Amino acid sequence: MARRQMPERIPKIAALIVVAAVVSIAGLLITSRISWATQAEESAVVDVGQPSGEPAFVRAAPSNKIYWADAGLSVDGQAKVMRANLNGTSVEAVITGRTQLSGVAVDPAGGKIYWSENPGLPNNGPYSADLDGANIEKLPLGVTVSSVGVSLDIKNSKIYWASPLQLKVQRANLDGTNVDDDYALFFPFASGIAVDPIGQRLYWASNGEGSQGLLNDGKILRSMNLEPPPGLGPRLNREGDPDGNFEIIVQSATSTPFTTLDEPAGLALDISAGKVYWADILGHKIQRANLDGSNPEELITGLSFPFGIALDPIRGHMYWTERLAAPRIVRADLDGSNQVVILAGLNDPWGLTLDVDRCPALSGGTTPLDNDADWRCEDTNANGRRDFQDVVKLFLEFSSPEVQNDQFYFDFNGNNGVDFGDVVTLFEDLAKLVGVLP
Ligand SMILES: [Ca+2]
Ligand SMILES: [Ca+2]
Ligand SMILES: [Ca+2]
Ligand SMILES: [Ca+2]
Repeated sequence: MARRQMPERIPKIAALIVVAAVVSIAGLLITSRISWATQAEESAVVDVGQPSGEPAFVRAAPSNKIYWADAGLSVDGQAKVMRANLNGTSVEAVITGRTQLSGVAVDPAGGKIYWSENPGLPNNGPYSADLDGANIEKLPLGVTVSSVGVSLDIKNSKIYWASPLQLKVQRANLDGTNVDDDYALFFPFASGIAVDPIGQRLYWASNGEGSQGLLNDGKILRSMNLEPPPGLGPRLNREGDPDGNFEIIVQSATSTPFTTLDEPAGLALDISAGKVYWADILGHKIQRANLDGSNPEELITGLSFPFGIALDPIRGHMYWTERLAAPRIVRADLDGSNQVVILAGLNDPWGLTLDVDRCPALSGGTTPLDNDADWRCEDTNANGRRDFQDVVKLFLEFSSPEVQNDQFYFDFNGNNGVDFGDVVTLFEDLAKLVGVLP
């Protein structure tokens, strides 16, 4: 787990200012609650988590499950989305009867699974279904796609996927509307793709510029922003990238630090620790680097054919799939130590994802919830919705060791520390959400 440095002690004069500010905020809280209740004209229960026109982000505690895409290229030939507990028990097929599944992503708050299917065929995904496998549908995109990796930006209701036949990254709203057909044009066949909603960048792994199977030509790339700059069109794969819309952050280098990338496939982010991880299927290894590509590390080498990778930063774990020779799912600590085979004897596991706890526990034992899946833990009282009690709880706990040791998760104003300013930001964000503040 990422440990941040302790802040300086708050001087007494500052504490007095804090108390004064809290009193005025409490007044605002009371005023706004009365205002909201009056508008609601309903019972005394004020559901501030679901203002009209805003995403509710109401969610229960995470299921703590692994989901993976079983490509179905062997055994019964039926591609499936599978899930199991984090220790490998309670294996079940969620989606069955598909064709060559590759990537999978889960939106627990929205109650949906998304997956990509048969990357060698056009117009074959992405698909969505309910968490119990019902209501399978192809996203109604209206443009030509193939699909391999999928990644969700739940906070902004977006799905991103790589289209290997079209040689590009595309995105749409989670319901398939508002398609960006040419979001990025890039090196082919990126199976690993991940959104950083805090840093506002898209990361992807490319297995190279030529045909698949070439060694030493893999690349890890990221966009300079999530929203394409106005007037510049898509992010183009051109020499020198004159638009400056994306950058190659890691590629093979013979100088220090020496590293090789052959066919990086799965890719995952630990934005709390500022790291990008990837699995190189033909390099037979797991690597990571800082988000800007600096300090590349080989964490695990000599694996058979690692493909998908997913991270559980709260427990300090990574999970990956291995294909072909010994199809299985393995877990290790984030530094690559303590490898444990979670599931062996699988069919053909490609991508995987986790629905896990996304917040550290507070001093009283409450584990907050990250309702909108951006790794900031705004539902501090863990009742499944955003309310003013979350603000009060953060005020009471922001200087505790539990919060100060994991500041990233509570740094709502993004200034790389947690103090009273984050209480104010959490209050203001909620007040805006419920319409009390403009
Ligand atoms: Ca390659
Ligand atoms: Ca959040
Ligand atoms: Ca709450
Ligand atoms: Ca802060």
